[in-house]
Amino acid sequence: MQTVPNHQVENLQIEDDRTGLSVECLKRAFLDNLFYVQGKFPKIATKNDYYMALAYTVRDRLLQRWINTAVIYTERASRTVSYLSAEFLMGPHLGNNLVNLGIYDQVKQAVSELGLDLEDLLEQEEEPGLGNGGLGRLAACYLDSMATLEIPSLGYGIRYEFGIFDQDIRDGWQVEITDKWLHCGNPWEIARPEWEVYVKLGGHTEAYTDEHGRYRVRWIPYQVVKGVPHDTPILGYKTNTANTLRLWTAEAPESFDFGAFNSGDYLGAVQAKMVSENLSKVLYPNDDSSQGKRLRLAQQIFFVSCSLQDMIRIVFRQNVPLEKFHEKFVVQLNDTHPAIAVAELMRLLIDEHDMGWDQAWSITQKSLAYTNHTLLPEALERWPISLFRSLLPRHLEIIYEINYHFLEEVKAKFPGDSDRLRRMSLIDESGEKYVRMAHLACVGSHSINGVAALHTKLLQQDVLRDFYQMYPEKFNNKTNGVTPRRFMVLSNPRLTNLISSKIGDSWIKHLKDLKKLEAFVDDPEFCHQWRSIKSAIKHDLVAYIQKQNGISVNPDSIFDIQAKRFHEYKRQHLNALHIITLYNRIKANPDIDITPRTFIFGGKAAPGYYMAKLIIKLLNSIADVVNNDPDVRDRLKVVFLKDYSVKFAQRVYPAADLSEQISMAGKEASGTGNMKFALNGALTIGTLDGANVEIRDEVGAENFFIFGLTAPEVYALKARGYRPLDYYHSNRELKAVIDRIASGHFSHGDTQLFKPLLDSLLHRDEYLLFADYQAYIDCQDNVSQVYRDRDRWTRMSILNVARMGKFSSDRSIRDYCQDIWNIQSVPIELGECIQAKE
Ligand code: GP0
Repeated sequence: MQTVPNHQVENLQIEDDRTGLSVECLKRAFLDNLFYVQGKFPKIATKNDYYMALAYTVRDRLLQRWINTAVIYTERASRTVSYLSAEFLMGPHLGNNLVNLGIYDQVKQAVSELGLDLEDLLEQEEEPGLGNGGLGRLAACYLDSMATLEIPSLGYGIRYEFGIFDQDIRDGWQVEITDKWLHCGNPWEIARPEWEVYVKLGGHTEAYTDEHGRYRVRWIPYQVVKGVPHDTPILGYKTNTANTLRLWTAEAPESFDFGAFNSGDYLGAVQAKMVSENLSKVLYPNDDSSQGKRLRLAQQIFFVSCSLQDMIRIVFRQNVPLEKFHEKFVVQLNDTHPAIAVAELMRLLIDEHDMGWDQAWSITQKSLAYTNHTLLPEALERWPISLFRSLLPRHLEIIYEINYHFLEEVKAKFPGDSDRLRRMSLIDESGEKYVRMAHLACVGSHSINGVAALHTKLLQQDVLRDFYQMYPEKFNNKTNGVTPRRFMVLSNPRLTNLISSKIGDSWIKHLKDLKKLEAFVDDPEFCHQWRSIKSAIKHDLVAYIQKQNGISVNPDSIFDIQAKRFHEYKRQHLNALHIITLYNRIKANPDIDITPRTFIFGGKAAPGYYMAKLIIKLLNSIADVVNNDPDVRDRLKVVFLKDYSVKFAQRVYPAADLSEQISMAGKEASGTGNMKFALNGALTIGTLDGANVEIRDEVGAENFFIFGLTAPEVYALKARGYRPLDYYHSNRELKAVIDRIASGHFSHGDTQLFKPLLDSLLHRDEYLLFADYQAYIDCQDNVSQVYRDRDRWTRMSILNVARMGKFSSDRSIRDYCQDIWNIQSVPIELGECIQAKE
C-alpha cells in the first residue's frame, strides 16, 4: 500500500468514497449517501437529509478506527474500564467527530462547494439528551478523555427513548415537552441484537441442594426483560482510538409475543410487551434528588445487569477465566444509580456461575469503584425494603448476607459501639426499613471518591464519616474536569485559533500548556485581539437573543450568566435579589451611574420541583418589568433563554464575561460549568464551594470574585440558630428588594404569586441567601468597578484561561487511571493511509 508520510489528503493514493478525505472525495461521498441512504436528490432534499448524508459520510470515515480498536482490544484482551452511568449527556456528535478526526476544515469546504453551510447542518442535529446536567455531562467528558488517552473503555447506560424534556416558557412558566430525539433516526448508533441479554424481575426465590450437595438459591422471576445493546463510537482526539458507548433498550422476550404462555390472549401479550418496553422509555428528570419510584429501580437493575452480563460474555470470549474478572474489568459506578451492581455481580458469580461466596466477594470488591456526586441528603438513594423485595427478592437476600458479614467487621473494629452499627448498616431501620445504596456502594467497592477537594473532605468528615473511619484507605479525591475539545475547540473556534497562533496547539491535548499564554498578558496587540474576539462572540449572542426572545441587548454590557439546573441550593434567586437591588437604585435615582449589565439565565427545573419553577417564573417576571421600564434606559437587561442543553451551552459559555457560581458553601459537590466558563475567558463570581475553591487557587485570588460564608461558617451559623428576619429588618436594600417583590411590582399587582418563595426566605432561608446577600452585593459592585477598567479585565480573563490547565478531564482521567483503575493506554495502529494526523 502506498505510504503517505505527510498525510496531506490531496496526496492520498488509496482512497475510496468511504475513506477518502480529499474535498472531492468528501463531496462525492456526501451525494452518494444523500442518494443511497436518504433516498433523496438535491432538488427535494431537506436540511435534515443533508445532515444525515453528512453524518453517514463522517461515520464511514470513523468505522475503520472503530473496528481496528475492537480487534486490538479483543486480541490482547486489554484491561478495560466499564463506566456505568444512568446518564450520558453526549451533546451533538457530528461536530465533535469532525474535530476529533481532524477533518473539520475539509468537510466545511466540501459542504460549501456544494452550496451548503456546515454550521447550518450542525444545527440540524437533535442531541441525545440522555442526562440531567453535571453528572451526565461529566460521564460524556470522561468518555472523550479516555478515548483521547487511548484507555480501553466502555460506557454502559440506558438508551432512553425520551431524554430530558424540552423546555418551553409560556407566560413566564416552564412547560415540559417530550424529547423525541430519535424521531428522525440516529445515524451514530449501531444496534447489536446478537448480544442481547435477559434480566429477571420480581417473583420469589427457592433454596435447593445442587449435585455437589451445596446449598443454592434459585430465583423464579415474575417477569423477564430483554436488553438489546446499541453502540455509539467515541473517538479520541487525533488518535486512532474509537471506544464504545453501549446503551441498552428494553424489549419483551419473543416468548411474550405469541408463545404458549399467552395462547389466544393477543392483547394481553401486547400489554406485557409494553410493560417491558417501559423500562427504557424515559429518563427521570430529577437532578440531585431521588424519587424512590419502582420503575426507576427497575431501570437501574436493568442496565446494570445487562452490562455485567455483557462483561462476563466478553471475559469468556477472550478466554479470561472468570476468577480474573477484576483483572479484565474495572467498573466505575457513577453515583449510586448503578450501585445495585454490588449485589448483581455477586448474584451472577454465585447463582449463575457457581462461584463460592468468599471468592465472589473478593472479585466484586476488587472490580467496583464508587464515585459520590452529592452532599444533599435528599439525593442519597434509599429504597423501601418492601419495594426492593418485590422487585429484587434475590438481591435483598444477598444484601442481607453482605450486611451480616460487614457488621461483623464493624463490631470487630469498634467493639461495643451499637450506635455505629445502626448508623452504618446497609439497612436503615429507624422507621420504615430502607436499603441504603450509598452504604452498599461503599462496602462493595475498593475505592470511594468525591469530585472536588472540598467535597471529598466533607464526605470524610460528614456524610460518609463512619465509612471513612472504617476504611480510610478506600477514600480519595478526583477533582472533575471538562474536555477542551468540545468546550473550546468546537464551541469557541475564534479563541482557539488566537491561542494556537501564539502558543501552538499542544494545549488541546495538554491543557497545562495554556500556561504559555501568560507571556502575552502584557502584549497590547494580543490583549486587543482577545477583547475583540470576546466582543464578536457577544455580538453573535445578541443576535440570537434578539431572534429567540425579541430582546435587544447592549453588546458592551457585562454578560453576567448563570446557566445550570434550577435548584434552591444553587441560588438563582440570590442573583435575582441583586438584579432588583440595581433596579431599585435606578428607580430611586434614575441618573445613577451604573455599569450596564445583561443578566442571562438558562436551565431546567425538575417538573415536580415547585419552588424551582417559581424561581423561573420570578426571573421572567423581573425581565418583563426591567426590560420595559423607561427609567432603566437599557442599562439592565434580563434574559431567560429557554431549553438549556449541551448545544445551548456551547453557544453561551464563550460569550460570558461573568460566570455565576453562587451555591451555598458545602452544597455543590464540584460544578463543571464553572470550569467551562473560565476556560472560555469568563471571570467567576463565586462562593468557596465545590471546585470553585480549586479554580481560585489556580487562577489566583486576585483574578476571582469570591464572596460569602465558607462551609464551616455555614454550619456554625446554622448551629447558632439562623434568623433570616433579622437580616431583613437590619438591611435597608435587602428589605426594599423583598418588599418590591411582595408588593406585586413584578406580578401585575398580584401579591400572592411569589408569597411561597418569600415566606420560605423570610422564615427558613435554608440556603442562607439573606446571610450572604450583602457580601454578594458588595462583590458585584466590585465586579462593576473592575469591568470599567477594560485592560485590567482583559488581563484577568487571559490569566484565567492560562491557568485552567488543571481542569481538563484528561487530568481527571489520568488520576483515575493511576490511583483507582491501574490501567495503561493501548495505542491503536491503522493502515498508514488512514492513520490519524497528529
Ligand atoms: C450530582 F447527585 N450532580 C448529583 C446528581 O444527581 N446530579 C448531578 O448532576 C452533579 C453535582 O451537582 C455537581 O456539583 C457535579 O459537578 C456533577 O454532578 C458532576 O460531578 C454539579 O453539577
